[in-house]
Amino acid sequence: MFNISKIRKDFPILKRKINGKPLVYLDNAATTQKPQTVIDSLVDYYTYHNANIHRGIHTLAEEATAMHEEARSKIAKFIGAKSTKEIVFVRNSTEAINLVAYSWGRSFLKKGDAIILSESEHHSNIVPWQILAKEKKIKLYFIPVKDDGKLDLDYFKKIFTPQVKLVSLVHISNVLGTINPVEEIGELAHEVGALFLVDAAQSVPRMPVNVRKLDCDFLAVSGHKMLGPTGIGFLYAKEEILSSMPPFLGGGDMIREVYLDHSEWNELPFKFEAGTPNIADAIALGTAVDYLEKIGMENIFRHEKKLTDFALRRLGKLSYLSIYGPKTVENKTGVISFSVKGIHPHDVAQLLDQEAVAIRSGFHCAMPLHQKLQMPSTCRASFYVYNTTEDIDRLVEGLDKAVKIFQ
Ligand code: C6P
Repeated sequence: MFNISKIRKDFPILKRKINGKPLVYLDNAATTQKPQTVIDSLVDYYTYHNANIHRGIHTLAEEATAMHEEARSKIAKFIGAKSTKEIVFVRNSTEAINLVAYSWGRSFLKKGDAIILSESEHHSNIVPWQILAKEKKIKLYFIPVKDDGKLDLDYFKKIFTPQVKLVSLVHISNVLGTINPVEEIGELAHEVGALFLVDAAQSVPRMPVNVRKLDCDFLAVSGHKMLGPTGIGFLYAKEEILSSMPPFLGGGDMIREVYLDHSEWNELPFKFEAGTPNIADAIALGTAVDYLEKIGMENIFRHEKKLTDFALRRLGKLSYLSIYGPKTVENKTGVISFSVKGIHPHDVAQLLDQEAVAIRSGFHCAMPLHQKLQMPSTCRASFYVYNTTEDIDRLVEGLDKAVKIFQ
């Protein structure tokens, strides 16, 4: 049952007032707010269970280890991974992609190989590959984004050569909200023997994602965009691929044995988790997964689609406003970028803040996409499970007010 007023009560921050007005939080693509259960989970861990994991044999150490590994199991189940060996805790999606670039990329790619990305990638799925491309002399191709925000798959098929060893693609664009056809693209990648990485930073929080159905080789996720704390995320990778990869960072916990002249690596996934991990936040991410599962990802997807559809219709009627990317929810959800005629996006965001409406303005860490679509910096409203149509009404009222002030 999707009961929005009950859900809203779970998020204490939504009771806050900004400038004397109730907060409308529409910056969810940047980070989501946290339910009380996630906040309580952090307090509970530090109050009753705090200890280092995988090391001590005292009660607290065993409790902390069990709680940490239980969180990993919840995440594995949530995305349909075969085993917990396939879930590596990292800080965020950025670190997950860098792990693949540094470990897999440096070991398996050679001069003349190629990687396919798209023009709609977040910087975190461009820059690590640029660094690797320069070092290894490999080629990067970019699937073009069409004016309607969709990928040009005909062009994609043309750039597909046997040299392509990896296709790394965003699932849902953090600027346009476009849902890319990742299953179809993954199949094409596998046909030529390339691996397939999905940047799921915006999709795993918003829709049901099953890695076995997707058949991706790697999946990068940030916990803070799915009700979890900042500083924790995960990389999913198929077990056989992770097994073949060398460690990313060296140090404690990722080793089985250490000698002065060599070391032997720990089993998966610990081989990729050097040093004391972010224990409390991993456990709280497990609690966030419990919360999402209780509501149901299908319900969350449906709710956001409805909100996005409502917002597209409401914003579409404003003569002073241009919307970028898909204008319907057919292949889009959760995120709408727009500009207001004659007002800089930062001014729009500031005027909306006076009305207690939080949006993001700027390039949203996707400068190449802005350049391609000849978009100046933009305003972005992004929705989540606790948003309502009243929030969108408040956005529209705020925009009307901002336009009046500037006139
Ligand atoms: N996008 C936004 O406001 P990190 O920062 O590592 O948690 O997530 C990186 C990232 C990767 N891919 C996509 C599609 C993303 O949207 C993000 C983060 C935020 O759009 C912060 S820039």
